[in-house]
Amino acid sequence: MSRFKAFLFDLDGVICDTAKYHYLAWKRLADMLGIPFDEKANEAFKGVSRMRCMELLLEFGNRTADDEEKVRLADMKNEWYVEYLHDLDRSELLPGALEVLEECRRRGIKTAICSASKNAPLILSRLEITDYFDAVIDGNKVTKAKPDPEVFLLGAKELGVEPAECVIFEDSLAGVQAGISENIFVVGIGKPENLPGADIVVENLSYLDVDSLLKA
Ligand code: B16
Ligand code: MG
Repeated sequence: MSRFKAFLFDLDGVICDTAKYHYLAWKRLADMLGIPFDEKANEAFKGVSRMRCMELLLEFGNRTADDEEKVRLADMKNEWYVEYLHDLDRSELLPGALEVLEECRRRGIKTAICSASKNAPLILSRLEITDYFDAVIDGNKVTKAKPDPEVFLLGAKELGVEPAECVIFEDSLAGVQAGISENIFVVGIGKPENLPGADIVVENLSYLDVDSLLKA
């Protein structure tokens, strides 16, 4: 019997690549504001909450705005982002994601989405994978952003398991750090040099060996 009973998945960068749509929407806003912004700058936005991204964008342009203006601009970006999500379909699942979710169902491993995105339910529905998850913890349910472990602890709680019985799948350093702070086993998705502290790192979920993971 494995010590792991549940898998907690980040969404963007682990299950699907919505980062490119975030980028298009932030780029549109940056162009409107006359702030230089490119795909490299967009890296800093991954796994980070919408309002924090808004603040970062203003910092990139050495600009300031009051809270009301920040919310207005972030809302505008979100409307564009949601428009782009209309084209999202199963072809944009990242390699191995569907196979791992199916394996979880076959083996009786519980599953949760633990994402900073307030759009997570919409994205799951567009990808037609809502039914693969026993719980969805998203940006609407948490008050503290990663590296705070709140989103993962809530995931474990909703699934009725202990954090020590979970595995986190995460592509952002902040998410990896959140797992480490609670001694939760972390599978990093991406490059090892970007995810120090993860227990193992794979390029994407197609490289995951669930059998060995369950014996870890
Ligand atoms: P929203 P994750 C994160 O998703 C994205 O990586 C990040 O770029 C985005 O700003 C954040 O969600 C909030 O998204 O504006 O849709 O609420 O990686 O935590 O699944
Ligand atoms: Mg992510």
